[in-house]
Amino acid sequence: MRLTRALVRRPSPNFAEGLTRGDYGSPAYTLAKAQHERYCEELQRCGLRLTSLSVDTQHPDGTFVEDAAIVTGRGAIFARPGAESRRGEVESVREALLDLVPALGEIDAPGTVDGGDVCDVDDRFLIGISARTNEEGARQLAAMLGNLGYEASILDVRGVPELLHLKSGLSALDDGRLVAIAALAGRDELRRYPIVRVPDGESYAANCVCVNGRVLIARGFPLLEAALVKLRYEVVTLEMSEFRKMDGGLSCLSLRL
Ligand code: CIR
Repeated sequence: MRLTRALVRRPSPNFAEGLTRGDYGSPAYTLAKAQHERYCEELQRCGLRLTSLSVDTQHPDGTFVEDAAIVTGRGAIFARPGAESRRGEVESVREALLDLVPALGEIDAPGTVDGGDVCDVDDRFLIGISARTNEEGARQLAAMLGNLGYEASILDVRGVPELLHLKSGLSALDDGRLVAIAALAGRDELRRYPIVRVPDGESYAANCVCVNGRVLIARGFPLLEAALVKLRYEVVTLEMSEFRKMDGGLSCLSLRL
């Protein structure tokens, strides 16, 4: 399916006050802003029209808009982020999405779902149970997607400590292939999918974004880049250092529709 739009939000000046488990140091705001700008330009180059939400100083993690909603071909389901400090991000994302697509539902307490745990592989949805998405949230989302006629399966990734979200270690390309780290590539739930394995030492690059035939990956991961080029994908690399410091990757910075 050809994507036409994306929702983004520039990092806030207090971006460094967001959540992180990493030890890459504190992000520099000016550099984060510049990296975000490059990211937005690249989405536009892929043919997407951007809706840019207002900077949200109340929510230092608000630039990671992907976590606030799950967008399907039929409309949006609003998430209930696992981190309490992030729940207030959903409202502004909801408002913006309602101008663009129908609302299909929302996750209710005690369920929690972060959009980063939901991977859409050609309209089949993989839902991760993680430190952020709980079993109840995953169950609610799978049921909603099922009612809409989508296939949804649940993968518990809590045993893979390096993953914040399912999509920290897994991405879908737009031909039904997955990019996955070794700890996920052998999972039964993924057996039906052809997989590009992320080489050891490059797991951060597993979170990539495929938009209208181009694959955006983080810069500095030459082995994955070469593997994708060899498979004839058009690869674009983007510097993501400041977002990595806050546990974020390429997919988290936009909701694509
Ligand atoms: C957080 O810990 O919630 C943010 N600092 C990073 C969220 C990244 N989102 C994503 O991977 N989908």
